[in-house]
Amino acid sequence: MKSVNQEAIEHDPQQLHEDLHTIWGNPKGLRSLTIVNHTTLGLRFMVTGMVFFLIGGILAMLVRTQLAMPDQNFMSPDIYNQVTTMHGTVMMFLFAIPMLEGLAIYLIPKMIGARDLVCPRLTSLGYFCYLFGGIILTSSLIIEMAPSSGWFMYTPLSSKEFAPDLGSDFWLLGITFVEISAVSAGVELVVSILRTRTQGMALHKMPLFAWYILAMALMIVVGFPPLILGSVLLELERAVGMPFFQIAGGGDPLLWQHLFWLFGHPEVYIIFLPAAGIVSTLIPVFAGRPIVGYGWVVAAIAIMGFISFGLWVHHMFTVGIPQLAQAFFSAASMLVAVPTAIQVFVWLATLWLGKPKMKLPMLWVMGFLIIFVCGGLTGVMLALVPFNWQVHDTHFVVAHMHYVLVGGMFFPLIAGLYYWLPLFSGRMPSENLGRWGFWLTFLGFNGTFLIMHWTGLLGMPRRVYTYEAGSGWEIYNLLSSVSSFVLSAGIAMVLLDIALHFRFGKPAKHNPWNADTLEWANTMPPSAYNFVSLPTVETRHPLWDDPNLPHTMAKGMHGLAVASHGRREMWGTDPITGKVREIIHLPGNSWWPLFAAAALAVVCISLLTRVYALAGIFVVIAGVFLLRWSWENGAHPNAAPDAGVKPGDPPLHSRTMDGPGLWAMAVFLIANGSFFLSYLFGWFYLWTVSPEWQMPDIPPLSLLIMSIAGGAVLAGCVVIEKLVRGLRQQRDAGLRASFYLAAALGALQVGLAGWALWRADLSPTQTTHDAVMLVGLVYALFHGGLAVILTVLQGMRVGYGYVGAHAPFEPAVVALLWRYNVVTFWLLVGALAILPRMIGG
Ligand code: HEM
Ligand SMILES: [Cu+2]
Repeated sequence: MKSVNQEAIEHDPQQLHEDLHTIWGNPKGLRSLTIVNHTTLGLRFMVTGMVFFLIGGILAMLVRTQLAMPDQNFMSPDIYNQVTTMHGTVMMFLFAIPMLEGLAIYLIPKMIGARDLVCPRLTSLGYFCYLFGGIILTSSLIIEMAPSSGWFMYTPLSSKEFAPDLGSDFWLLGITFVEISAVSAGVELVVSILRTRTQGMALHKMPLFAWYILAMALMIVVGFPPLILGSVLLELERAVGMPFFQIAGGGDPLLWQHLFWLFGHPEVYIIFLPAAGIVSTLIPVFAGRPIVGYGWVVAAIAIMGFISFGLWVHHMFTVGIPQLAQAFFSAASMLVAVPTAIQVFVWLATLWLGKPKMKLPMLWVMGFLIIFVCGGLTGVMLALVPFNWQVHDTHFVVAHMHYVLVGGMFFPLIAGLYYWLPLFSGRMPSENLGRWGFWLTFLGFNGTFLIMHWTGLLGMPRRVYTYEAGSGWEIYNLLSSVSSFVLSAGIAMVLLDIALHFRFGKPAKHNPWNADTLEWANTMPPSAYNFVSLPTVETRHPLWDDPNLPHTMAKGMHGLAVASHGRREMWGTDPITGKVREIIHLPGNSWWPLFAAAALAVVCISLLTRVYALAGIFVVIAGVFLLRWSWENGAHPNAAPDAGVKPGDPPLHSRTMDGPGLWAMAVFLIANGSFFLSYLFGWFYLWTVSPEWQMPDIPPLSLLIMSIAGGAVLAGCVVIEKLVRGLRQQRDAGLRASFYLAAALGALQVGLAGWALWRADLSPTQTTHDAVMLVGLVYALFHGGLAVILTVLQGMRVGYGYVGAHAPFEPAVVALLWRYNVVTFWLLVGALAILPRMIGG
């Protein structure tokens, strides 16, 4: 084998193992809060997700109890609304997404032969934002002030007028907080998959699961920002009265629906794709053969990702959309059946051509196939506009939704948990208890939800807290409720089995299912650094082609089997070919992510309680924490204990111009750009569609001042670009002065834009026009200010010697932000100051 590292063989593998453990191992006690390791954090995500699933499940049982018989008053209408809203919200935002992200965080580095995710501290920040946000959101139930306008918070039902108490605020602020977590995990999963696959793992050799997660992560990055924008706008409306969604000031409640479903439809696929990824991983292993049509599956994933962003309007067929648009979105919705069908056929063909073994995980996969296909069929029915009009907002939709969500997400998830359990714990689940659990869940599920198709067709609306005796729905509802208790018993049995197995399960033998992917080359349970040495991968099925690989990896016979310099390191590789480009040196455990998340939690709570001064103070504190965190990066001595590499080795990433930080910035800017485009969409949507929108006769924003500001940011960007070009050629003369010059130009831009805003004399609580304009300018001011701060810090880092020709990495990252600022600022000038002058009101 050519990748064998001769030098390492002379090392004692046991010694190597201990050295790596010293560097990577997890601290105990209070300091365990500083852990950034993906294995630990992935498990924390999943355990927390399961707790929220139990909360959501209990809420569902309360709903079914209330609906079991007509004219019940087990719950008051108001509590019922809170319970259903929170059931949907908890399941979608606090269970489905974080759970699947947690699984990906746990598995992805192991599958692609890396030692950790590429931004480990970001994983930790994401976890704490999720935890704190989830606690804040669910605590609203305890004080009986939970959101009650349905999990998609339609305005005006969720607006101040009809929801005056704090419920909607809990939702808007809590969800936004939780989404920080989703987006950070999205960013780092994208970068990890693209840049840290082990040597030789070209894109077309990557495990299918990684393709699915890549698609999911990209969709999170693009799909969540519209909802973040919507939540910010609605919270502004509720808190200070900016009328974005009120007809009276010139707003439009339908804007909320567009922003919500721009997120909400992709969300369905964000949940489905990783679940399908689990299925595509398990079926070949249990069929004992490679998947049929790897390329087809990759194509189907990509097509699904794209189409899903063009479907959102199918949730709005009944709100009065032009006929042509209805036809378009109806056709597009049916089109999405094509990539789904491709995957189903690939799975069936793989089973057909292999010799499937019906182990416990496969039972859940079969359950998934049956339920999900049924859900897909009712989905195509719902894509037909006339049918949709009939059953809109009835229990038919509730039934369809659970067939796709529970069938398409929960069943594969349990299949995956059973499959990877031996990896988590080193033990096997109990086949007996597991099979009982499956059958109870499967029968209970169909009993609960199949029947809801009928109640729906009989006209029973969703989200009503009770119904009259004699409506003909009684027997169906009773059956559905009884079945839901069978379902809960099944799920309880499964969770019990999983919990008990950690103690009582039979010890598993290595790679118990005879799988092909690298995560099974770990010890079971895995060590904090995953692999003693990093292999060169030449095929899609490394463990099938070389069953001895785990052994040689553990003996340190492959790459990076060194620990003498005390760094946490792994490979950075080419995104397409998987050739090694640099050694990535990862940051270690830290308190900063926890501190930053805690400060943000205080911001969230003070906004909820309307103590805005406190919120302001803690925004600043959180900012300081984040900057302090970023200070010990790159070439800072605490970050790079030993900057040298052996001759012939690839360079450390902080010594290149293309490290993972640059990629993370780029992906983060995609998310940011999606936020900005949603904002522009809102501006043009309201301008063209909103019935009472008014363009002021004299455009309030001075074109002259805005253009000079735009010139300043452009000039600052040019300075930065020149300096980066110099660094590329190893020149760093006058570097510090250039940074300060750019920062001064940035400050000029911020000052001028601020002045233009002040002169415009807007009344954002009177007209929607002024409110939208204000939001756009605040966005520009914030980003301008951020660029100034980061650029000043760069100048200081030059002084300390952390940045220069020897360490040129960070300026390239900052340069990206400058470019982004130039583009978005000019788009803003165009939309807010130029177009209104050209077209008028
Ligand atoms: C585990 C057993 C579950 C049961 C018995 C159950 C039951 C229900 C019921 C009865 C409703 C209708 C409430 C109404 O319209 O008045 C509902 C709504 C909903 N459920 Fe579930 N559910 C379960 C699991 C899930 C899961 C796993 C998810 C998501 C991953 C989910 C997501 C939703 C959503 C989004 C709604 C929409 C609520 C609305 O209409 O606004 N549910 N569920
Ligand atoms: Cu949809």
